[in-house]
Amino acid sequence: PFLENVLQNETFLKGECDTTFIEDHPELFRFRPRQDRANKLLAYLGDVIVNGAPEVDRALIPKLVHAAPLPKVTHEAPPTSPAFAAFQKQGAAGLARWVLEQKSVLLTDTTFRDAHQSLLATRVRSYDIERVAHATAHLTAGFFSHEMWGGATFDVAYRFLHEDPWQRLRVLRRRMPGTLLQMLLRAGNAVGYANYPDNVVARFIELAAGNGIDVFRIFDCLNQVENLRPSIDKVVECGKVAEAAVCYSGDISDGKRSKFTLPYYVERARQIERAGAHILAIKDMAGLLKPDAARILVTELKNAVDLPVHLHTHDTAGNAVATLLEAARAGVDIVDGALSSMSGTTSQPSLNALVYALASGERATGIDPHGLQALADYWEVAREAYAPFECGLKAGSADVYEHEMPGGQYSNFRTQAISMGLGERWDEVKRAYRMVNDMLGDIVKVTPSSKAVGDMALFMVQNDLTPDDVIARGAELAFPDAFVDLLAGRMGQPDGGFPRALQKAVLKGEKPLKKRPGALLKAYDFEAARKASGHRKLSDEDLVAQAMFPQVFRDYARFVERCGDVSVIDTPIFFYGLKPGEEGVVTIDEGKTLIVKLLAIGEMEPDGTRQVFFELNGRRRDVVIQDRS
Ligand code: BTN
Ligand code: 3PY
Ligand code: ZN
Repeated sequence: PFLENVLQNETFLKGECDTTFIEDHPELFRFRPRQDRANKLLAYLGDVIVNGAPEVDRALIPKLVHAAPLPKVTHEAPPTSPAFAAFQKQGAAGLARWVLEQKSVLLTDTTFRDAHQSLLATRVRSYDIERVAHATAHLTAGFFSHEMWGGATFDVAYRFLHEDPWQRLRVLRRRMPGTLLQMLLRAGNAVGYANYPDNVVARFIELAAGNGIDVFRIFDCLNQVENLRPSIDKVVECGKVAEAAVCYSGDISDGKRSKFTLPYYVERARQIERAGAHILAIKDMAGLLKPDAARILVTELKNAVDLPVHLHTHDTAGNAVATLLEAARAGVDIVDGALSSMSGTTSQPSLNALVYALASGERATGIDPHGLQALADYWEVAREAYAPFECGLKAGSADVYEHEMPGGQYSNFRTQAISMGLGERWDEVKRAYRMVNDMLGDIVKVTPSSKAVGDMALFMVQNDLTPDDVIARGAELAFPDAFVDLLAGRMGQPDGGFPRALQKAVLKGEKPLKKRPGALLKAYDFEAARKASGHRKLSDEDLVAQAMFPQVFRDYARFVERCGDVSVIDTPIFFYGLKPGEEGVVTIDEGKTLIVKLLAIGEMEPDGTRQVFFELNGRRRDVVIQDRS
């Protein structure tokens, strides 16, 4: 009795339809009665049990995962942090003044965003973050902010976790009502990997602000302040805090690096101040800022601008706590760190270590280290469930000063290399990464320019290409898309432009853009998209997600139709399912709990399916699952 509906229709799913589609195909908008949530849950669990979760290497599944211990705090609402109070009372400019008046070093905790992006391929689920949000708000009430959204977390939530990133934002907003919530915004690339029309970025900012983001850290992947401006203006218009970043590349203490010098950073900082930002961030995405350089850079930037300076770094080499201490001595206002069990290597330096190190001096943070330890203890155990996604380093590695790869890229770039069969040649890949940088005339490498460099590095190693080969054989080589986009100017212009010969070889006659890419793109028609979505009642948040990630969003919507909201499943069961005889508890709604027990997995049928036998709240329920092995 159930016909195909629109969510199974190829034309619709490929996006090859316009607004007349609804009128032409009313039959596609008749839906079967919604399956109840328990059935959807079993459909998901059955699939994970039979086929495994996608992207999970079975050999890396942990044997035993413990329950992460929640820190004991009062059930009462968490206190309002002084930073949040200043923002509420005096707005963004007032908050900036308040920051400048503080003697102590203020802290931003990146555990909910960059730390797991850089250690666990961005896979930490809302379940584990939301569980500890209330305790976090209590135990970090003296912090400046929590970076908890944006960067890669947005598309990874839809793509791999099958959850709605907006829901994560709203829950954290509710559970951390007196805390500044901070996100990472890639300016014209929003939270994506390509330039979007200005109206998409503007709409995204409005919705992020409306759903609870207070502080927007905005960066451009080639450090062009012109590209930051539309985002800064929009954030200011929304009454939120515009923290604009200059990305740190190269080494100001190396006289041989002529591009990213101290005067270069001072000039960018002044431009950022003139562009109307409230806070200046130094975004050291690869962890290249050495301690001595940090002292010099922070001193000079504090002299050059009247904005608070917020330092972000990564601990890839192992020097990052020293970098923060030198920055503190030089007068940095705010620094980023992660809870100790989620810190180090490609992640941020340890907040716990920093708090102790500063405790006896003039710039003591005033934060209770025991509270931070309790939070770190939670994450130490919660992290066990993500073992298959641990793809970073076992210890610090100083060769980051050579290859210059961002921490947030390292964690999945290595996996990418392995999946291309280049695992054994990882050393060469790292060297190629730097070589591509040098071929480009030394550029800022951060999403998405870092992806262009990384993809090209893999391409060169795979095809055994030298820089000369690339120029000489350009016409016959099919370069990676991201690399072509970069040289075509679709990620913007680097200072001094791209080396001509390389650009010519890669573009094969295509004319590069010379202007800010976002300004050249046609405005996205949200109303048409809303109409085209028909019955689905897409929210404004859904529409902007769909505008940025059409295929990812459609796959997600289709998944939700089939399996419902899987963010309520605890992490070990979500990734690994259940073993025969094992029981799990899933709270699907407040007060509505399902006890699911896996009884057995049936033999493979001739049609390639298996029956999976469950007990649900004590009653037998079986599902049929296609075995895709
Ligand atoms: C259902 O309601 O059972 C599934 C229909 C699909 C709804 C899509 S999923 C993504 C988007 N977000 C929503 O809240 N609704 C749509
Ligand atoms: C991101 O853009 O996701 C980053 O973390 C860049 O450093
Ligand atoms: Zn970072």
